[in-house]
Amino acid sequence: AFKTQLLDEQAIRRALTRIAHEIVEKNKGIEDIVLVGIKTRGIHLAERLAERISSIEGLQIPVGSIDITLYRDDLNEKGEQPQIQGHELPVSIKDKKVVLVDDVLYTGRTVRAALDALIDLGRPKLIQLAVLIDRGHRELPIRPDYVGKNVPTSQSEVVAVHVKEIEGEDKVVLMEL
Ligand code: 3GP
Ligand code: 5GP
Ligand code: MG
Repeated sequence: AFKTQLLDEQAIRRALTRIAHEIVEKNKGIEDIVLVGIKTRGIHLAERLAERISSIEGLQIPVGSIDITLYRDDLNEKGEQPQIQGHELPVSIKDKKVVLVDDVLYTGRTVRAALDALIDLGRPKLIQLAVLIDRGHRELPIRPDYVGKNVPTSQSEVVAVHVKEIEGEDKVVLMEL
């Protein structure tokens, strides 16, 4: 059931623009940066960040993707195993600065699986994490470098992220299961 709207289209646009600037600032430019989106919505967010970074810096940056599926019967049930289904990286990530992008950060298990996979693929110089929503409840020592919005949630709430590319509309809403 719908509870409240967390972000509208304009708020999402502003958050992504801010994060794009933060990525450029923190890394003192975009040399060696590769964005890697995590499965569905993280990929769309990574593509949007890459567009903004390109317009800020006047250079294209590579965008890859990684597909990680958590096996859990119930979305509200935690503790299942993340599994890497595949990845598409346009360039080698060896010695690159990789910025992982996901829509929502929750337990951190998906990000941990992504870190394992990226490190196996070739030792990056560093890996940073960008998320649109951090909803808390971490089960691993993982924290994001860039956050659109921190949203304290209960375990029975879920964050629905709608993106134009999939739902035809940009918005983030809090739902109660
Ligand atoms: P995403 O692939 O765009 O991140 O796994 C498919 C979708 O299911 C995910 O979309 C995500 O929105 C949602 N999802 C996966 N795990 C959870 C979860 O633990 N809680 C909630 N609320 N949604 C989840
Ligand atoms: P994790 O628990 O590993 O941090 O999150 C598992 C996956 O489910 C990640 O891809 C994450 O983006 C997604 N996820 C976790 N909680 C939510 C949520 O409340 N809403 C949405 N849309 N995705 C979520
Ligand atoms: Mg996700």
